[in-house]
Amino acid sequence: MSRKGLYGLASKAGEVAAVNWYPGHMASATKAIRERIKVVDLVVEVRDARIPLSSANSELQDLLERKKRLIVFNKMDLANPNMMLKWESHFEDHNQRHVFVNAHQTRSVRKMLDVVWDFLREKLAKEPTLLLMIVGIPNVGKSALINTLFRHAHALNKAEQEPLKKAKVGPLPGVTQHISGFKIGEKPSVYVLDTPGVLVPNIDNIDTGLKLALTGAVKDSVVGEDRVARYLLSVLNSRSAHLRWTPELAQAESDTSEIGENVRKIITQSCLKFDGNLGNKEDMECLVDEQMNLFRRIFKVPAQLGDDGWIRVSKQLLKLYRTGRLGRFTLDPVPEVDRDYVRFENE
Ligand SMILES: Nc1nc2c(ncn2[C@@H]2O[C@H](COP(=O)(O)OP(=O)(O)OP(=O)(O)O)[C@@H](O)[C@H]2O)c(=O)[nH]1
Ligand SMILES: [Mg+2]
Repeated sequence: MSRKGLYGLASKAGEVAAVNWYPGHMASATKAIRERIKVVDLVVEVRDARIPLSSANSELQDLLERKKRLIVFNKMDLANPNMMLKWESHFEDHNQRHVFVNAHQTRSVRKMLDVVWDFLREKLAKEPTLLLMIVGIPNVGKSALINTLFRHAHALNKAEQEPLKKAKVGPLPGVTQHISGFKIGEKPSVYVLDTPGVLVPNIDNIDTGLKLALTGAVKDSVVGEDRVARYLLSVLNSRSAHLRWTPELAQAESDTSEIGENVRKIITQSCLKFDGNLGNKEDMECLVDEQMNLFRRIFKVPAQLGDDGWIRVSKQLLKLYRTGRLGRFTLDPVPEVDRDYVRFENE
């Protein structure tokens, strides 16, 4: 297998490119968000719980900081619980109102609503109408969150409700392309705006670009499935992810019917056997090459697919990570702590 480099996004050795993914609708959406936000009572900024800092849109932060803002870390079901606790205290220390949620769970979204009502308590008593706006990078679950909010409101106010409507939700980034409103409360009337996910035009930090690709905010094809999958493996290897998986995987000989378990077994056994230095880029690339070859076998990729087979292997690996079948793994380290701390906290 050809070495493509784990850390850079460039095709030529030594040349490292920024991630450029800024489809036409994002520029107009960013403009529309800047305009509409002026009349909003509360901004709910949705980020990914696995990358609490990397999933912030840096260009919008100045604007968001000037508004009443609640940061919602979504997809908490995929983030490491210990790391979430550390992130909670980090944001508490910074006096930033925040809440971790799973947008698919009504109970979790209700918890978020309690924080919202508390934040807006004074306004709720005075204003007949309130407007909330949900913003964030693509694919963090803004529309899924709105659907759960709306369904919950619908169940509470059956008699007065408008017909049940739904925001479109999908696994790829860029699903919502226009701002649209949903009524989620009566007396006072509360409306919430769903907005298209927006990124900065150029993501110069390669690590941030790879994390955004791995968690699904940037289309895989922009960075390349193979590169994102190899980045995933390098992160799992360097942070000794296998130490938190079941010890039986180290000895397991036969494959099981659960593909995620077989992948974890390969990672565990290859890491335990590995006698190189994981801090060394070349050594890490050798380990990842070896693992990719083993995955190709267990994913039963036909030899005639040639190099396209690596894309198939990569897609499978990315799917396993994104559905939590490789464990709950947080990618962003909490600031001002060393790398060992992050590694062990993910265990
Ligand atoms: N595991 C998990 N998946 C979620 C959660 N919330 C949303 N998703 C999934 O994430 C994907 C993206 O959800 P959307 O609601 O379309 O995301 P969005 O932020 O509206 O995306 P854009 O419209 O592209 O900006 C979908 O496949 C959802 O089912 C969550 O809390 N946990
Ligand atoms: Mg959406």
